[in-house]
Amino acid sequence: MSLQLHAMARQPGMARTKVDEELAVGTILTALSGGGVLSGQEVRYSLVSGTGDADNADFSIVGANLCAARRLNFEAKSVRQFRIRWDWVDSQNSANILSSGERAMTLALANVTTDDEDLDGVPEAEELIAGTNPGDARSVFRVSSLCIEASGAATVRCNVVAGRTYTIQSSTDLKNWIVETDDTATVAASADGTISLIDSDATACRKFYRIAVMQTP
Ligand SMILES: [Ca+2]
Ligand SMILES: [Ca+2]
Ligand SMILES: [Ca+2]
Repeated sequence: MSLQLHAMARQPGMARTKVDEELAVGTILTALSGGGVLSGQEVRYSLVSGTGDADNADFSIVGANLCAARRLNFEAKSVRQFRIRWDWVDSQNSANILSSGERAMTLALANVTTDDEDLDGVPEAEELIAGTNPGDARSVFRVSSLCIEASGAATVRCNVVAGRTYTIQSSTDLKNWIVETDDTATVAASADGTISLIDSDATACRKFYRIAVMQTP
């Protein structure tokens, strides 16, 4: 018995202390370990109120696994706090609690860039390339207007951020794209705002345009 009590003196831990954000409800985030419980012994875990329980509602416990009770958003809060109680149960008599204790724990979230936090239709990863703010729906890389001038030139206006380079590309079939190198086809934006990219030769009967942004090396 003295050996068993010594084993349970170690506080429980987690197999992982950092997990991706935005995992589906019910996903196993990490396994809880009993801290050296002898084979054949049972430990029951539960979430309890007390110091360090601020984010208990984010989690559920299934067996010895800590699971997501809701989608956990890194951008809202990157470190979650919860409080665990463990009960070491007599394997011969489950009503007999041999030892128990509580511990406040933390789980860190890792950012993923496939989410669209500001719901502007552009995933975080693409916003990082464009230099726009993934937390602000007003900040988004998008063509704002396209017009054909009397001269036959096509002017494409888009929102830009400082330090990026933009290229106007055209296609007649939406499959094969060429970079327009005439006029102001490639512009390094000097400040956030709007730029106009001009194709001086828009004489084809049908021509499509798109704007590419070059990621800063
Ligand atoms: Ca998120
Ligand atoms: Ca994210
Ligand atoms: Ca945005």
